[in-house]
Amino acid sequence: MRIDRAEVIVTSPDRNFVTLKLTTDDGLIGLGDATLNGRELAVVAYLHEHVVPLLIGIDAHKIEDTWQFLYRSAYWRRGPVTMAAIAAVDVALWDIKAKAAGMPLYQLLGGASRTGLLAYGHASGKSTSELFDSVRKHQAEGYKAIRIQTGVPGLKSIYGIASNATLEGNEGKRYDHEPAQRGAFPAEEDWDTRSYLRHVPTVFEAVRNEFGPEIPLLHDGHHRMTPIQAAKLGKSLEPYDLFWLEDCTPAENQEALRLVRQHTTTPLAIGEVFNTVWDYQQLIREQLFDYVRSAVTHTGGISALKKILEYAAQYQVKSGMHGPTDISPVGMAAAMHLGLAIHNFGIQEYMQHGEKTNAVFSQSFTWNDGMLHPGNKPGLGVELDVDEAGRYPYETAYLPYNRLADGTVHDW
Ligand code: EZ4
Ligand code: CO
Repeated sequence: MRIDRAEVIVTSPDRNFVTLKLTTDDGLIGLGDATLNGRELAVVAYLHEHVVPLLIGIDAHKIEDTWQFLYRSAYWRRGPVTMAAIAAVDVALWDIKAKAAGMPLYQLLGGASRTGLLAYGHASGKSTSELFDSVRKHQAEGYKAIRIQTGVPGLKSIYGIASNATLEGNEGKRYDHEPAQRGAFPAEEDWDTRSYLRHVPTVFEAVRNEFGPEIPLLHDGHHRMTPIQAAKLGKSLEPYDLFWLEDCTPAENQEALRLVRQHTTTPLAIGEVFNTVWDYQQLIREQLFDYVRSAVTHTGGISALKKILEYAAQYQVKSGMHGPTDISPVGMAAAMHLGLAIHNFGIQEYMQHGEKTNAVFSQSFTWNDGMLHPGNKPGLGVELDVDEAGRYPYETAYLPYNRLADGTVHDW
């Protein structure tokens, strides 16, 4: 069973997606997600110019060998572009192997360790009443765990407040490119850490008073705090019993979490911008956090993320895979198969793709009573309609960036 064809498909139904499609000489098709939000075309070029030509003729059964070949033969290791490209190949090969075996992929990863995956969605609002409406809407959709993001008085625009998310009638386009925005230049947002630190605990208090103590609540700090600021936030949120506080400090500095950890029992999640196990080495070994945020798509695929999660399991660190809409349905399916199989599953982020995306990618996963399941079709359970994909050409879109009141660029 050899790779006969390798195609890179770029489509923008509700947002940009990059998909690798491998076809074997006996006609099996494997899909892999290579979407890197705001830098999509860099991965397209990496795949087109430097990976696709190497894949033709290789034995499609050799997943580990192909992974090691792509990683080591490049010489230049790691990095989001390289690892997204390798991830796409890895996932496509797993898809092919599972189809060849006639099994859903999770069976090849060890079989199901649970009946379904607890998932969380994103509630947000500029004001508390808008936020409450958004929480209720998510509960009505079945969500049993909810991320809370809020506007901050004095700040015009802020991460995590979906521009259309709470508006009636906008369901079809509510995650149109979110949080990236169409345009040739990144949108500018404003930031003030002191206002944020003052405001967020009052919002969590209001949410707990309104919705009770049981519902798991999450919050994303999106890399904006210093360690001591993050420690202060973690401490002030302790009464509200968060499931996790995510990316409280910039993720490049693993040591930052040591200080945060010394001050607070609020569980910590980090890693959506990481791309290899080396980004986690100290964090896992020193038990400085609780949830691995990596997506299959950005971490070298199922083979590599499974190894990271097995390492994490030895230290009671669990999965909390990244699942925004910029992970394609192919990437989400890979996450669900892996999450179902591993022992140390924690929670899965699940925003919902729009109707156009679902028409391009037909999917077999189920969403029942707050739980995801990847379904039981052979392989990943996702098919790509290439003609439908062709109706939506790439659109330039970037993630926003932040400036402080005095004009200084800040982490976004
Ligand atoms: O900013 O997916 O937890 N989720 C997040 C996301 C990320 C985007 C980046 O592409 O932080 O909203
Ligand atoms: Co995040």
